[in-house]
Amino acid sequence: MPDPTEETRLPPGQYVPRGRPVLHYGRVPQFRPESWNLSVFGATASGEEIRFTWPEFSALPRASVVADFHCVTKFSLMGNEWEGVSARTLMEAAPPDAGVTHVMVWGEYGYSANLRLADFARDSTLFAMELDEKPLSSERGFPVRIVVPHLYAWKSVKWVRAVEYLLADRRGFWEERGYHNVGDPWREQRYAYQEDPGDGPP
Ligand SMILES: Nc1nc2c(c(=O)[nH]1)N[C@H]1C(S)=C(S)[C@@H](COP(=O)(O)O)O[C@H]1N2
Ligand SMILES: [Mo]
Repeated sequence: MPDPTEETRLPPGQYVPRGRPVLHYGRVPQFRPESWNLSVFGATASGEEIRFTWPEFSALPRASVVADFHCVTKFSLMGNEWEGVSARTLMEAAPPDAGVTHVMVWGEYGYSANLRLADFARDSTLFAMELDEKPLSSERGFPVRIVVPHLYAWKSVKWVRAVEYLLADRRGFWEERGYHNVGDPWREQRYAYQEDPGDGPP
């Protein structure tokens, strides 16, 4: 039975597809737990890079978030139950400098997405390791993807390897290729030409 609330939960222009599409650019990376690490670099409070090994990262306290997920190509995935480490928890373990305004989230192979610090620091922003009570599948970002459910899904970087604290905004992978710098699906911020002054770097 479709959930009757789904329609009111859909941002403008989105639809609920059959099945649960998987979408990304390029290949699915292999996870090597011995060499994997997650780096927090750029404008950290200490000025030093902070690296988490797999045992360290996976031991951080967990949180869960139930949220819908909206791809700019117009499909939405409804009611995903994510579990992982909240962005807030990561910020406590690896604090930013007081001047940080934005964050660049880096995936394998150089994929990236920029976020305003306030979007990164939302309660619902999670470094997810599980979806619907199972470990993420390889193609959904195993072992860790960020989930930023209130923004278009290209910001939800799969196979996360680094977080870069920024003192000024900089465009990520799709933001450099014509997509909106902020990407709020409720305001249908799909493309860069829709940006208002202040939405993106000068
Ligand atoms: N590393 C990486 N993460 C990525 C992408 C990508 O190409 N590479 N594509 C994004 C896009 S456009 C979407 S819609 C979602 C799709 O997530 P899903 O495969 O779990 O549906 O992943 C996002 N995260
Ligand atoms: Mo997407």
